[in-house]
Amino acid sequence: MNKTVLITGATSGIGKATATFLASQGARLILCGRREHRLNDLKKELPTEVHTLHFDVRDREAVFDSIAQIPEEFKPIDVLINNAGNAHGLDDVVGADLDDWDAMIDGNVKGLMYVTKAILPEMTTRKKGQIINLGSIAGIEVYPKGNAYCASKFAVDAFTQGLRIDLNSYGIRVGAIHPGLVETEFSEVRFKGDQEKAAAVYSQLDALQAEDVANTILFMINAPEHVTLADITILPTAQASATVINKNTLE
Ligand code: NDP
Ligand code: 8X3
Repeated sequence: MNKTVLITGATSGIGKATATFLASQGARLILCGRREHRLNDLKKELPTEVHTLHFDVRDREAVFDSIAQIPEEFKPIDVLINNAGNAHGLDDVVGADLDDWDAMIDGNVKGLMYVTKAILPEMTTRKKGQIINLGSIAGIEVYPKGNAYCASKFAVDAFTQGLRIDLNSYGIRVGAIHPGLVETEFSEVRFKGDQEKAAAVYSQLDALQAEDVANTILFMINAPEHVTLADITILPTAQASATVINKNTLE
């Protein structure tokens, strides 16, 4: 694949799996995340040209500074995968922690918007490019105690639709992928390191793996230039909706 792809949240889960698949197809990669050691380890492992950027997507200045420093040989960026994000806590509105709300709104929404804005000028000048945002089933349906996380993913959906409209005359492809339960570090982060609680989310069902989502992202990228996969919802077969999950599929 003769493309340069920037992936946020490449240190783990879906972002890391997508980087691995794209590297095997020969794409040049710009990999982003806060955990620099993980980025360095991944760079050593991947059989392709990799540039790493470590910044927190919530830090507006860091986002713009880091992206401004991308070396010429990694330009132009053909594809932006806005994947960085997490849930923080699973509490009802009454009991929710405001710091968790800030982390989700600032990271999942504003962070994604900052990265997009920083990358866009190059794509609009070239009238070419593709942006893929990580939404969620939580951005399609609200579930109990999902409040702020769901709000952040509904916002990602609205922003994706707005981008597609505003970039229509530039020929830039804009799409989103909305996964259901994917077994990554996501629940460990949501439950603040409680591995037992995290494991319970994926127990007794054949959950999606990061590679399943990565595979579909590759499909979105490899679609012909005149084809935009605008929205793809991907669920484990055991999941029918945000809340209807068959926990007996492995019995
Ligand atoms: P992981 O926790 O495994 O990965 C999250 C990634 O996001 C990490 O690489 C992390 O890197 C990065 N990240 C998080 N916050 C920030 C931040 N403030 N600044 C920079 N990077 C950040 O989870 P997933 O792979 O599952 O999640 C990836 C995306 O998929 C998220 O947007 C999530 O909401 C979405 N999603 C996940 C689902 C699931 O069930 N797992 C289902 C639907 C959507 P680092 O910590 O190094 O900065
Ligand atoms: C992650 C999927 O259902 O845990 O976005 O919110 S869910």
